Amino acid sequence: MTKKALISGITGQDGSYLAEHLLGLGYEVHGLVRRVALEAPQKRFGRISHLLDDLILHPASLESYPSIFHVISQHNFDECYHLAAQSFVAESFADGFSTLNTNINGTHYVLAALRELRPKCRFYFAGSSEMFGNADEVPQKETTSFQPRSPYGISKVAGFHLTKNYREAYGLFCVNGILFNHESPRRGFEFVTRKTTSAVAQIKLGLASELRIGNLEAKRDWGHARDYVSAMHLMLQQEKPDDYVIASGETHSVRELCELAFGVVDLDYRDYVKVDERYYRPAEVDLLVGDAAKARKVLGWKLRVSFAELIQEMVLSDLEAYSSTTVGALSTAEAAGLSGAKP
Ligand code: G4F
Repeated sequence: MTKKALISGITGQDGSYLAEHLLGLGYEVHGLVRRVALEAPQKRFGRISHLLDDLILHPASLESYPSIFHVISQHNFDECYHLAAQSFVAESFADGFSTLNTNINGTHYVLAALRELRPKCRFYFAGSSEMFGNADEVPQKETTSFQPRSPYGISKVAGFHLTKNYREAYGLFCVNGILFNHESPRRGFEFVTRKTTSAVAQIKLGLASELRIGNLEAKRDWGHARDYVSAMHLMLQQEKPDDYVIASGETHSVRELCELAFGVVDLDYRDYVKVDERYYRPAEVDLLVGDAAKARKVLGWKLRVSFAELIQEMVLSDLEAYSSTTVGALSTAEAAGLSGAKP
């Protein structure tokens, strides 16, 4: 029988790759989208435009329990991937209230509706390496304690515990994926990888002259989003629900990212990168690096794309976008982000 999956956050980077992956496996794929997105599909569905004929989209809001309850009551879902969230850490400092509301209550609403209507549906929660924050061990693994350093990290720790609690208290098949940073040409322009690769492309083409950036010494563990969504699916195919770290096991600084990205087009980052304190965070997570040994052993998960290959793919993709007429097709908001206007 065809399996039915529901994805919240289907219009985002991870949602779009996961939808492709599940469709490829023969799933019937449903997505929760905001009503406003359905009203402006060309603007909001850029990442899933090539899949629209194969997807079933439902309007719902993470702020409304009845809207989530209604969608879940309509179909007998086998799997639910809860990816939707306010996911930009810097924004969570600017508006911690809405980040906490959306990320914690939204997760609770989905879990509560599943418990009530579809207790057999398997549930995936998008946890984050930001939960480790000021980590007390390196590398971080499933047993490392959480020391979050932002409202975003705090909201994800709460979501993690809600997910675990529904597993332990009500016997639901609930798993937490603790994913380290994962990027791609579909990454939003506000995140440091895409901000950098899009600036590199514009500088190379003479469309911009500098990249204003924050903390060059922060270190992250970056992988390709396509590799990471395959792990989400594997987690829901196991006999028992559990939690898994997904990471590359390598860490690189933002400075190294800049050096590599500018190097793809034979430029020296030191000629173009300007440190701007406005992009510093009130509390930084200095170093993240994950240990995905458990996922490799239990799930058989493998990292396929290296950091250098990832950054090269992103730079080349941005170069192509900026050098072709498709530049005009980028949304105004995204284009604004490209100039580095947003922290
Ligand atoms: O790209 P970032 O904004 O990602 P961050 O904060 O690590 O979070 C991302 O990964 C998490 C783990 O998967 C997710 F949970 C989360 O939702 C998000 O996807 O920043 C990376 C690092 C930070 O240390 C930041 O301070 O880059 C540093 N940075 C330096 N200059 C900058 C900038 N980050 C941004 N966004 N913009 C800058 O100009």
